[in-house]
Amino acid sequence: PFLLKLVNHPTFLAGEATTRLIDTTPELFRLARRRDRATKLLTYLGETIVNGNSLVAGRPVATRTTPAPVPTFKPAEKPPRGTADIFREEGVEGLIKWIGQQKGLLITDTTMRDAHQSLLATRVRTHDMLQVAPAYAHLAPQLFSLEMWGGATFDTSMRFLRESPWQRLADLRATVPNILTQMLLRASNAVGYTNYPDNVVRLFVREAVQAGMDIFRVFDALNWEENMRVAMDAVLAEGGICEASICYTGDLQNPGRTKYDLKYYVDLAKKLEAGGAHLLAIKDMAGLLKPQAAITLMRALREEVGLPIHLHTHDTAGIQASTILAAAGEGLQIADAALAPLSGGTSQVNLNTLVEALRFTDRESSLDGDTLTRLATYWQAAREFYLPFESYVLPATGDLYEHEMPGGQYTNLFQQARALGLSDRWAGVCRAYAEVNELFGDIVKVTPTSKAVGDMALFLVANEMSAKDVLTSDKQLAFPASVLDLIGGRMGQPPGGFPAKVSEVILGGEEPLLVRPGSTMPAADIEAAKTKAAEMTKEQPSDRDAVTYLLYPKVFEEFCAHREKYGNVDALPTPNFLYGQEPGDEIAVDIEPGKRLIVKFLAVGQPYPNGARTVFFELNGQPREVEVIDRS
Ligand code: 3PY
Ligand code: ZN
Repeated sequence: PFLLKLVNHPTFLAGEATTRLIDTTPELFRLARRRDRATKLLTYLGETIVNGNSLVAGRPVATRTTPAPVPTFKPAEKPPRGTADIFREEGVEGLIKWIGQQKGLLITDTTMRDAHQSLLATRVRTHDMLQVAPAYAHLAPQLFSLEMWGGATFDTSMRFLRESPWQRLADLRATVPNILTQMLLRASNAVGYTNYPDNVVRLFVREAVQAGMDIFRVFDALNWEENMRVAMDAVLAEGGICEASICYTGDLQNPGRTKYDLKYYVDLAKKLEAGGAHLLAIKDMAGLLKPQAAITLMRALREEVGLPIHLHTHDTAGIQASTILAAAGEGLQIADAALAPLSGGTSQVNLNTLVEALRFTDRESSLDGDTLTRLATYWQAAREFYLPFESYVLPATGDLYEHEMPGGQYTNLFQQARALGLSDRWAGVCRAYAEVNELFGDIVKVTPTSKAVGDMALFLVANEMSAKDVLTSDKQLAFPASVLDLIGGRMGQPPGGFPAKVSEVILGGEEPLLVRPGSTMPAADIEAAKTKAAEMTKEQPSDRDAVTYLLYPKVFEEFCAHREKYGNVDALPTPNFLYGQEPGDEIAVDIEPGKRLIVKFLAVGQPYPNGARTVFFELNGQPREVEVIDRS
């Protein structure tokens, strides 16, 4: 139709067609682009039908194909006023004041970030978030925030789901304009696993604010306040809400664990307050904060620090709801929880039952139980799409308080151990993890330091070594790269530094970095990165693409190549994204608002001598075919 429309265009027929015709007649281009996008999506579907999606190869098969049921509401009405409106209208001061006036416990829903990062390998797609997002806006405006970005979601969305994390943020922001958005920012590690130059961290924060991010939960993986400064200052400068974290480790109840005592946490919190934080997070990434310790910590923090407190914990131990309830009794303002079907285990505490537990108490939240049930019903069904990414996890035993493994890592490391044939030695891996922590001087373990400890634990178990052997072995050992980074100071400094003997043995004489890594890194060349990224996207140079490229050069390049070939696959329903279609299946794909493609898959032809097969579709009722090389 494009060429036909072009040659039939009056200007063309009058013999006056120049290249300007296309410039002055954008509808022709739009038509061509739409056609191009449809071809790309058909190519993706054809490819997936013939060869499968490597993401699910060899994994259990999800059988659900019907959409998850979205709670109904009256769509024409503007969503009710929520926390984002308060922030927009009254600024951060107004928001903080409002928080102080709330009697009930405020709740952040982590379902769209930490919950699926912890339970489903971070595989939940934007499509499934966007289906239910309007229901959140209209039915659950009492939520304090939606944690839906950052952490591992940034790279995973491009790497595995082949979708843009920025588009996810912008779309969710637009769909839920009334509830604060929230992300996890790994301070100088941004949303990566290594420290980046300061100007990359700043640019990332600026772009995130512009794309719609409100609350930045900033943490440093060694609780090194100095290494949080750049990120915190950037959030403050860009007008975001700065929620600075103290990462909780050790055990305040254990008189034998003195390194991370009450004074340590209070001092850190005071530094973060002095550094301009708006909110204080207690980030209990491993679910180690016991109820009585929460009471002790809350009392001290409430006495010494003026910031509203937001508690984040993982339910790995199965008893963390009691910690939240205990903290709520001590004036905790905000708690993280996940909707029932994506809660529990290494994820957050059950949001639905937490709300009910507080019902008829003076901390009763204003959330509606029936609405939360309907949102949970949606996620119950949506989770079925992700069956291939379900991971079997051994329930935590009391040794959780010895190894202190973060929730997100617990499942991951178990899978890694299994892949190495070590699943029967899981208890040994956990023990090794604890020993490595001790060897390294008892450090905070959270991304990326937790990865280094985990890599080292697997290394020891696989090599049949104990942590002590590391210091006495006369063999030349090839330590994992993450361990060299950690002990080499490239992730920052733990309180008291790393033990000298450990540095000496692991670094083999190389001098460790003792200053803030960012202070030694030359600024990234943003202009060069813009040019480079634009070559990959084939779009106008932009800061957003530049910073994505600077954070993840290879992942970004592969993502761009995929998009070039297959278009925006995020428009596809999850069953079709993962498995293609069955013959006769007809699906509706909204490639942009108001632009719906109806795609019916008919059949696959016999292979040609060159291995290609024709895949036959009907697109909006018209026959269409694509050729795919059969690699199966
Ligand atoms: C992350 O950094 O992604 C985490 O969730 C750490 O707790
Ligand atoms: Zn977490």
